[in-house]
Amino acid sequence: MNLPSCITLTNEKPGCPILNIKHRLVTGRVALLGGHVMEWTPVGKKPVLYMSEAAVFEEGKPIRGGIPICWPWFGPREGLPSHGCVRTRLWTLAEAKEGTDDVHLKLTFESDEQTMKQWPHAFKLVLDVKLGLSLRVDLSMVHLGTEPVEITGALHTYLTVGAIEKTTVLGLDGKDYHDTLDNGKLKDQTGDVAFTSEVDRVYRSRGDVTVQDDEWKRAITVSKRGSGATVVWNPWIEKSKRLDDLPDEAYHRFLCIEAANAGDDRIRLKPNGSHVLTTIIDVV
Ligand code: TA6
Repeated sequence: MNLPSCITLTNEKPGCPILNIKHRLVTGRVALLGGHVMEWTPVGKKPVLYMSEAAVFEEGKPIRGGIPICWPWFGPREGLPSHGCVRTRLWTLAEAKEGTDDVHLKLTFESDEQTMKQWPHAFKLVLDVKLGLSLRVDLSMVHLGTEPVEITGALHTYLTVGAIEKTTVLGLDGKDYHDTLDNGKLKDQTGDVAFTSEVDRVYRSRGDVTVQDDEWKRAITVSKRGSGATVVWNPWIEKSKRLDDLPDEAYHRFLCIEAANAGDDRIRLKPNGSHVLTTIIDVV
């Protein structure tokens, strides 16, 4: 495929081609492994997505950071990879277009013999990524199997912050959430979300959230479509130490705000049914 002049394809990680974007308004990186947006940096801003300095780039392993595509199940599943079977596979670049104000990539992934062993239903995924002064990611899913299915998933976005202790999440006040750290117990959120220990929550929310970063004096807004759950995660100290692909102190510099279909928000698709899960990120 002829790439626009603002995109170069590199293979610095064997088996993991990476699209490097240098546009007048934005720089970014997207790995074909997992259809994985790794970097989005609008001109004049600090990077917005967090990428682990210890991330591994190997087919069959998830990339730590950026926007992992969790699909067609969210979270652990007995005898199967955590967060589904598509974030560790090579996707195909279908289109790459340079516009005046953004770069638009279209990546695709279709079910195959390997996925059928893990998820016995045919499907096609299309990921539309628009990188500009805003970042928009649309995951379109078509169920091509013969039986109705129930799907969960997430655009598992890692956001970079100056200091987690000086970061709060606005927009979830009054929402209830399943606390993954407390057997999924349903709890109520009062006020903004602050971080003083591990946080792993599936909020029942369709609304936007704002990440207020008082260290870097910036705010990141995350809005979404096709999602009834917002997952908020920071591993804090002990879990960071347990994750080999995450530096021990990294918890201090990121949090995840995930546009999800998870918890009570599950997508039921009939044969040929489809759904689109979208996240839109802005930094001010
Ligand atoms: O999104 C929160 C979560 O489900 C946490 O429980 C934690 O496991 C995180 O995802 C990372 O999962 P991963 O499989 O990428 O290590």
